[in-house]
Amino acid sequence: MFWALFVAFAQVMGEGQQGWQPNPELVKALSQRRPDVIYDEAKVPPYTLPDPLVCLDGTKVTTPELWWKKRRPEILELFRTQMYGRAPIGRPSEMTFEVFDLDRNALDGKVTRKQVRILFTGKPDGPSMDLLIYLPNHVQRPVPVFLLLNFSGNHTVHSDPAIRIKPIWDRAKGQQVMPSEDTRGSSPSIPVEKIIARGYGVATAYYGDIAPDFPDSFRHGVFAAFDKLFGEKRPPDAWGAISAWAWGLSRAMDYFETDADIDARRVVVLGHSRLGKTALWAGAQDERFAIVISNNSGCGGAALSRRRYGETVAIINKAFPHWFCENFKRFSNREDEMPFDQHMLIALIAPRPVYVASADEDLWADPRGEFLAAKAADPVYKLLGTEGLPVQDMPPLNRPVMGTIGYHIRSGKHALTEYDWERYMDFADKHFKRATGKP
Ligand code: GTR
Repeated sequence: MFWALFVAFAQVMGEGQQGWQPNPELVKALSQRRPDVIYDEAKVPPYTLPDPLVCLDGTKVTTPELWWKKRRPEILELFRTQMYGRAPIGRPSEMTFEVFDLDRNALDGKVTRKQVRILFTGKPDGPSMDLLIYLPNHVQRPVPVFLLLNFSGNHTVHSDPAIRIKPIWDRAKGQQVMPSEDTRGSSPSIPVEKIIARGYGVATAYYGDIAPDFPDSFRHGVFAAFDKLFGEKRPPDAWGAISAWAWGLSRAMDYFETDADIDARRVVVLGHSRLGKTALWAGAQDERFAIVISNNSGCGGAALSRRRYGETVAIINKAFPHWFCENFKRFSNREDEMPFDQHMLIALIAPRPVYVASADEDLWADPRGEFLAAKAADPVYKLLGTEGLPVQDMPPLNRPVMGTIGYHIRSGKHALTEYDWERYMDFADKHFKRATGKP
């Protein structure tokens, strides 16, 4: 009897609807605040996802060879031309690195700190990105490293007085300003000491060093330096800001390959929110990243666009017209016409481990849509001989699942928290087969 009821309940709930459920009070409050936005699961329209294992010409992908030779390049090209835009490929020949700080006894002697200026065009007056690197002294070199961009400048991630302060963008004014000393350590979303204690290095750079985050972005940063068409109309598949930031992450990887203290084969790229979208796109394109982590990346990141739950393609294209290429605007309110969806972005990372994380109160980012995208990437992970995602349904709160695809939904808001970091280090321990693990 109980069983029959359970089966009936499961059928009513529908595929993928079990496990975690959003707080009904929150759903109600958010729906009242934004009646134009779907927060109620019952209002999600029916949709069919494109099959990651069926090519545009109908060919079924039944072997890894077909995936690598035909379907993967095709999907990559779709995201390049229709969504994020096409960035210059590979390491710029004129790029140089300038290690302007090296302290092997930083943070009470436990850490090696390096600061490296990456001169994208080799010219000191051209665009440059400062990479701040902390490496543990107590583990054997070369060390695995977590790489992430930050929102407010390297000096905000830690109070270390040696971090060089560089101008940051004032988004309202569209100009660069010199931050004040008292903003050191003001945005502590990287638990440096905890990461070091677990035997990992961490490297970060300010995303605005690559390109500013406002609609007029294309006149500045790497766009101004690399776009041959600067001043003319940009092509509809020209790189958007997310593509530029992802490109910057690959340039950090170019540097890692030259640094004997860093294990460039064990670099985890991660990002939060818009920088989570960025991390996914960087990891999808650049196979040198060993593990890719999306923290609350939502629409345009890990969440399925077709669900239209929380932030939608139309909303994001309007609010952030510079994030994606012009072609992507055609899909505002026309999600069903997209020849791809975000599960295929995750699939591009296969067979490398990928972790998608959501937050219980972050319904704007559509936690269920993030889980379902990870799940819909699973057939590709399986085809390539990995474990994929070990569960069918969303796990309950704070119960991470870790196969080749990892997923958790934690309590709390849209943020990159210590809980998230701990899970990402657990995941890296598992995949890098490290026993050093927890202190
Ligand atoms: C929001 C945006 C999201 C997310 C977030 C963030 O305003 O709607 O897509 O990226 O910003 O980056 O913090």
